[in-house]
Amino acid sequence: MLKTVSTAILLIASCAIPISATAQKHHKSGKTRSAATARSAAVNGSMAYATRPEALQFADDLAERRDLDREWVRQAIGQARFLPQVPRLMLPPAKGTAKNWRVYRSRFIDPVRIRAGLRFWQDHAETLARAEREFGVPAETIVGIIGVETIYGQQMGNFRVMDALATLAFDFPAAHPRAAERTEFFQRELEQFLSLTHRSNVDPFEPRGSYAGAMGLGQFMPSSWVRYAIDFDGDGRVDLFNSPADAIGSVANYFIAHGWKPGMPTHYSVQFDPDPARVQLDELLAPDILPSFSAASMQAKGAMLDAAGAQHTGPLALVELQNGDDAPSYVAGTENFYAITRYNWSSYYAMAVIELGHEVAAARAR
Ligand SMILES: [Ca+2]
Repeated sequence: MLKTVSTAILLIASCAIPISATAQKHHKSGKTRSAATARSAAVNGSMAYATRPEALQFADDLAERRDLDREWVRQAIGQARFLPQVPRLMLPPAKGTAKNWRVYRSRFIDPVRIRAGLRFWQDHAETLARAEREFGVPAETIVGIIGVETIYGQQMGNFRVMDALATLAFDFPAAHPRAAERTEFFQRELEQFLSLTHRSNVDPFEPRGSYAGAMGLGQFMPSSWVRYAIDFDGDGRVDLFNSPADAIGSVANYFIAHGWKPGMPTHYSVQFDPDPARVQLDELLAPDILPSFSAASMQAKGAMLDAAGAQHTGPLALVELQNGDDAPSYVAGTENFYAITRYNWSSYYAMAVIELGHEVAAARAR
């Protein structure tokens, strides 16, 4: 069973429950401030963002844009701490590091995770079936996501989300090839997080998550929480930390919002034409994971599909999974394969989700 996290928080979805005037006022009262002062003392020399004029300027602008209490936002950002270990986790692996699907797969698909998945499915079979009925997203896929993300709630991350987001918003590593874009991304996430916690009357220093600020069983970023999280157990609030039902419904809702097509397989197997002169591999790989080829055009370029794949009517992508020094693996990904990559932009990730879900379903059938 899922353990209740000690710093239980209940972030309320944007429109689930109107926040009363008293709740809003609470933030402006002395209570938050005295807790903040205590925290400030605990910081004890490690860099807090109050020393950074651009962080405080960001706080002022954010408060203005979102119509939040300026002092509250300044206090939150000012007391967020720089996490020195976080920026380097954002850097892409060193050039020359060969990707290896078999190694990646073995990190996520093992007997321990499969057993935990089986338990999760047994405990929440009705909810998973309801999500499948209402959204058309298979239980297997939802089980795959929550398993890969957090081993069914066992590893939801232990970074203070506030510190992680502030670090990435103000100190994203300049060496990253897309540093400017990523900085903007994390500044928007920080803004959403503060807006969400302020509205829900939650201390922004309470929620814990990944080094990137992802939270709960399905590791939702703040903007995804605001846009796609739902109350699926009907208690009137959205809690992706302690309510597996809310997490299950929210993952399904996320998929539907990102183009999941009920009933469509995620991928088909591929064999290359035995005559290498007939295989236009560069052309097939050019669109990367974006489904761009009809089944017929894919086969005309030398990627031969299995019987079901040859009948597929939507666009397909040739997905390449490298295996270190060995030959890569290939599959033909559908729009549903692509939808899984909207959760985490990696074909390796999507394949691990699919295969973990499949393994848990197989264990369940035994
Ligand atoms: Ca709920």
